[in-house]
Amino acid sequence: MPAFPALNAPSAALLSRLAALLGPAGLLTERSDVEPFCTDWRALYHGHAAAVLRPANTAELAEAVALCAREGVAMVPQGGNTSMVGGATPDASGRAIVICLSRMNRVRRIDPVDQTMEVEAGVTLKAAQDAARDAGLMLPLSISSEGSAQIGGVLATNAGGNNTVRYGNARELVLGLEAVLPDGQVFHGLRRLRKDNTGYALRQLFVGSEGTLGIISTAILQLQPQPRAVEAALCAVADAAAALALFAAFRAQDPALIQAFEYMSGAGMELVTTLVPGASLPLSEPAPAYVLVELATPRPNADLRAALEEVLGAALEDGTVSDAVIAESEGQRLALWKLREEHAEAQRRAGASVKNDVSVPVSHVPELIARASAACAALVPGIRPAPFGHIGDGNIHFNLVQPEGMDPAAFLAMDHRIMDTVADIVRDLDGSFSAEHGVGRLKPYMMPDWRGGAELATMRRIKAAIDPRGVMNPGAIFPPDDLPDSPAHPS
Ligand code: 2HG
Ligand code: ZN
Repeated sequence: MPAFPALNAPSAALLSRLAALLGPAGLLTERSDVEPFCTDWRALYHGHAAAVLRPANTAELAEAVALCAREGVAMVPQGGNTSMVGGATPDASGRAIVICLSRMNRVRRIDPVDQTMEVEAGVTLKAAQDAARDAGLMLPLSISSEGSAQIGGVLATNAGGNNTVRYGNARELVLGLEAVLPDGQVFHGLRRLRKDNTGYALRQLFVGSEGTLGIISTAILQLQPQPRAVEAALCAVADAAAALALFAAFRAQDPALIQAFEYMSGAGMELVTTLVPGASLPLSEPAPAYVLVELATPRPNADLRAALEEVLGAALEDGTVSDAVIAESEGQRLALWKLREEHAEAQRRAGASVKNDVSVPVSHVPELIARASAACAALVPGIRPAPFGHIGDGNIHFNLVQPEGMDPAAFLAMDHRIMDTVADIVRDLDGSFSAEHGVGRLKPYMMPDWRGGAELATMRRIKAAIDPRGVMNPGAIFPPDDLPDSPAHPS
C-alpha cells in the first residue's frame, strides 16, 4: 500500500502566485463562489475547498498543477459535476483545491476526412455533439447528463451511455489525448491515428482513471458518419426477458441498425410521468416494463421504418410486445427519449435513492432484476426498485427509491447493506459493481473485495509511480486506508 504523506492546505504565497497566473476569472476563493463546487449532483457529499482554479488553457493548467504539487496540495478535477459516485467532490478538510475545466471549452478542429474532432476538456458533451453534427458527422456518445457533463469528465470516467451497444464506451472513441500529470508535466498524446503501436497506450490509462493520475486537458475523438435515417419506438413489454427477446429479434434482422436499446421498469416510468413536468406516456395504458429502441443508418434509401415495423409487427403478433408507438417526427422522438433520460431526475425528486450501476452478461439481466428486486424487498420492506438502463450492453441501473414516508437519512444509512445485497447477486452472475459511473468516493470500499490481489496491487503501483505524492483526486477509487488523509465517506 503506498504510504502517502499528509497533504497540505495552500499557503498564502501559493494562492497569490495562482492569482497572478490565472487572473481574477481563474481563481475563486470566496466561500460563496467555492461552495457550488463542493457538493455533488446527488447531494451525498458536502465538502469544502480552499479555492477553485479555472485555467483558460493547458499552459495555465500545467503551471497551476505544478505549483500546487510542489506544496503537496490535493487537487480535485471537476467537469460538469454530474458524477453519480462523488467522483469530483473535495473532502471536508477544506485543504483541497478544485480544478474546474469549464473555461477550456473550445472545439479546436473537426477533420472531415479523418473523421475526428479535437476538443478541450471543458466542452460539454452536448456542445461537442452539436459541433460534430454541424460538420455533417456524429459524435456517437450519448448520456443523460450530456447538457452539463464535460468531455474531460466523460473521458476520465470512461462514460458509456445509450449508444454503447453500437459504438462502445468513451474509451473506444479516444484516438489522442493530452493530460497534465500530477507534477505539472504535460503528456502530449494528441495524435489522430487509427494505428499507433508504440509501446503502452498511455492515453488509455487516463481514460477511466477518474482524475487520479492527472487531468485530461484535450482529446481527439473518433467521429462517425451522420445517420441519414433514425427511427425510434417505445414498446410495452412484460419483463426484461421479453425485452431481450425483442433485442434478439432486432439483432437477427440487422445488428448494424441498432443504435440504442434501453430498458425501463414500470415503476421507474411512473416516477418520470408523475414527477417530471411535460413527461407523459404515449401508450394507452401503463405496462410492467418498456423498451426504447432506436435504429439508425448512414445508408441512403434504407427503408428504416419498414425494418422497424417488420420486427415490431412480428413481436406484437407473438406477444413479445403488447403495445408500441413509433415516433412520427423529431419532436416525438425527443419526447420518447425524455421519458428515458429523465429517470435520474425523477428518482431524485422521489426522495433518497440508492444507485447500483451494475453490469452483467446481457443474458443474465432478467435474473439480476428478479433476484435483486426480491432481495432488496426482503431487506427493506416498502423499498421501491426502479431498474432501468442500457440492457443492450448488460448495464442496468438497479436503483432503489426509499419507501414512501421513510426518513431519507435512515434509508441512506443503509446504503452499503443495500449495495452489498445487490452486489452479491451481481457477482454470482459474473458482473461488475460499477459499469459506467466509476468508483468515485462511493465505492472504494468495494475495491479490495472485487479487485483485490494482483489487480488492485497493480493499480496501486501505477498510482504511486505517476502520483507519488498522492495529490490527484485523493479519496477516489482507492480504499480509504490508502489515503489516510482523505476521508472517503460522506461528511
Ligand atoms: C442514465 O443512464 C445515467 O440515465 C444515470 O447513467 C443513471 O441515475 C442513474 O443511476
Ligand atoms: Zn446510464
